[in-house]
Amino acid sequence: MQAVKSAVTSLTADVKTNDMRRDIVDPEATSLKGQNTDFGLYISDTDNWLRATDGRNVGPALLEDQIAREKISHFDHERIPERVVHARGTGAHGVFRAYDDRASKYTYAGVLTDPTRETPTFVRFSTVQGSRGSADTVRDVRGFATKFYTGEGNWDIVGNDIPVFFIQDAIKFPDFVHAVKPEPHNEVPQGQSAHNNFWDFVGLQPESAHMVMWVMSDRGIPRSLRMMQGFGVNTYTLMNAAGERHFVKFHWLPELGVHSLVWDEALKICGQDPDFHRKDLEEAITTGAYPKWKFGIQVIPEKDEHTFDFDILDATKIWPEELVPIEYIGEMTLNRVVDEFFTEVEQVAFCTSHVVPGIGFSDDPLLQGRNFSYFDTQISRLGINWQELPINRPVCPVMSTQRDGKMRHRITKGEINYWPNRKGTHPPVPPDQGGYHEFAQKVAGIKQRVRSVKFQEHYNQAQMFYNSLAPHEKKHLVEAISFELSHCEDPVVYESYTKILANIDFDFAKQIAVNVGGVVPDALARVNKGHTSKVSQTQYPSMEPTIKTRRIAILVADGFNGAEVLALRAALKAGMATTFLIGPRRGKIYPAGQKIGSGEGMMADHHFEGQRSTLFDALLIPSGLEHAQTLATNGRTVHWIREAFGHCKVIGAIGEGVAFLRDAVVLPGVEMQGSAGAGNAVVSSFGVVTTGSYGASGAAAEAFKIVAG
Ligand code: HDE
Repeated sequence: MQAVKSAVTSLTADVKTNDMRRDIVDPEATSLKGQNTDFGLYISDTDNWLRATDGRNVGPALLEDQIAREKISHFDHERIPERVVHARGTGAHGVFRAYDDRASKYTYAGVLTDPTRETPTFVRFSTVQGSRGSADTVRDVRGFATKFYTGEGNWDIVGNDIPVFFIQDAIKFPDFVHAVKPEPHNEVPQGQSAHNNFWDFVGLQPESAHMVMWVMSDRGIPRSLRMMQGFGVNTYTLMNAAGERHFVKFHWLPELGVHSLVWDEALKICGQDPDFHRKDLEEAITTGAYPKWKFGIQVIPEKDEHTFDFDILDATKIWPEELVPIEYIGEMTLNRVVDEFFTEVEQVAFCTSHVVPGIGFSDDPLLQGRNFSYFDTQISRLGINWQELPINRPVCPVMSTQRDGKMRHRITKGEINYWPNRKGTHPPVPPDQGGYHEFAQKVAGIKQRVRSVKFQEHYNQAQMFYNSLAPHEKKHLVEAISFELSHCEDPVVYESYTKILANIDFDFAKQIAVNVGGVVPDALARVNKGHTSKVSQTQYPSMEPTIKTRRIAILVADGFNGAEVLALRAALKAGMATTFLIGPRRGKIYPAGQKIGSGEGMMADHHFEGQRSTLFDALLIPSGLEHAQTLATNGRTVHWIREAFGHCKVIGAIGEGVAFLRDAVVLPGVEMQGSAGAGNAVVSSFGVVTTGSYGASGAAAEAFKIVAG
């Protein structure tokens, strides 16, 4: 085994920020006063195209106006091709740090083993199906792509929020994407997989069954990009200094836990605030509540490759944590929003083929194809010199023999652009000095278009996923698939998919078949073996109970209890939640004791019609007689309460607010006083109602407990 080493480069976390600063222009900070062209010519008239005129009548616009031509021409070419998948996205800068050197038993990659390093990162989150302008909260997989700007070059983990994929072999990717994207004859639907072609494809492609279960589960509608897991999905390899190789899967676990919207909420937010996730990420970072993820690895020694009943190179399978535990070795914090969307989020370009010494690939057939596809697609999106764009360029020195090509920026001195050369420039770097070293893998066999035998089994893990869900999650899954299949008009499509479901669980398949008019299984098509796994298959609570970044709406009308609201807001702010005062108008709302139109009042952030309960994690109704009476006579505020209640949100009420809350909800079995009892409503001594058992509820209730304290 040849000696290998990671080049030791000391970098600070701000190295990428400083690098990008070279290209940042701030119109407000510049000493340049006035507007000039891209070529530096001051413009004396920004509004009128040069024309022929006799002083009274204005003649035609003159083509000779080079200033107008330049402006229009630049505008004509402002758009670049959107990504063929994952077109809709947003991003942020961050930093990664390894906890210690515990991963050095697996890898000599400095980024994963040197705790003194702070490696700058850039993350782009995305949906898959929709175009650039589609809504954020659609049911879809979310992309979670991370670029690490390491001292040894860029390393990209181009992952998703779901640990498996629809297909096993990259050659099927164009078919899969054609099937899920809007249909070719009418470009329908947008931001949805609820159509004939998608369900037709997955119905004929049973290897998709496991992934379909994940994406139709609550995982497909995350509450926030900050509350999603990330998975590298494919099997990579790690190599240590002794030359031993391990198979590895990469994991991101969010500090805030994994939480989802409910489907009705997600649907409504698509219309109410299509930028919900994008704004949520920005809001968290700008308020200093930096999103954090623990970074974990699942590792399998090379010798154990064949010891599992699934193929560890099959991207439609997880490695159950019970068999291969996750070891958490570092963490990432996102701490800076972008300065400009296009030059950062649009132009960032990821490649699965970009790894650093100590990290390598496996024979995972999906990964092998991806390693070709990403570099290739960047050429059509951005051109061959895309790696020179500020967001993409590495922070370590670059000295290759690549030259020229459209839009080359770097000016490389000297007459040498090849190796070997008489001057000795651009020499290769041996592995013991940091050069990339491929593992000496033995390869033998017959060339054939085949997959391994274990790749042929498609339902065990889909069943394990189903079995591992909580009862309400199973119900959501049935509803989601029923929704989607109901949007397929062709009976061939929904009938064949209901047949696929019978391979997973009889009762589950039956419910959906009945709902959508599919094929109701009349015999136990396949026995449910009852296997379960805790593997990331249900919602995760936060690592520590927190109300951090939760959005809480306080509904008020004139006559509310002002002192109470001030105290509530202060307590919630201390817990890093954000409160919004919602009133009958966006203007001053007057607390009890202040005459309307006089006194200080409190500014409402929105009026009742301006927002909806869906955009908040919890509602609070303070006390105040007059205010409670006004709320009770307003149909929209009653709707706020009923909708939030239906979405299992935490609703807190105090004093007269409790009566309003009770009258607005009026549901049998809902207890509004006393302590935790039967049913799904819990009322604390000061009138906090908590409903539901997962998601926002626990976190926001905690906030109200703080207030109570
Ligand atoms: Fe992608 N994928 N993909 N993909 N993918 C792209 O690259 C592709 C797959 C993922 O925010 C494209 O730059 C093939 C799995 C993310 O910029 C393209 C195959 C996973 C992003 C491409 C897959 C992903 C992409 C389109 C099957 C999860 C957005 C634009 C072999 C691990 C990255 C681009 C960003 C983007 C190809 C399957 C994640 C066309 C051929 C599995 C997060 O190159």
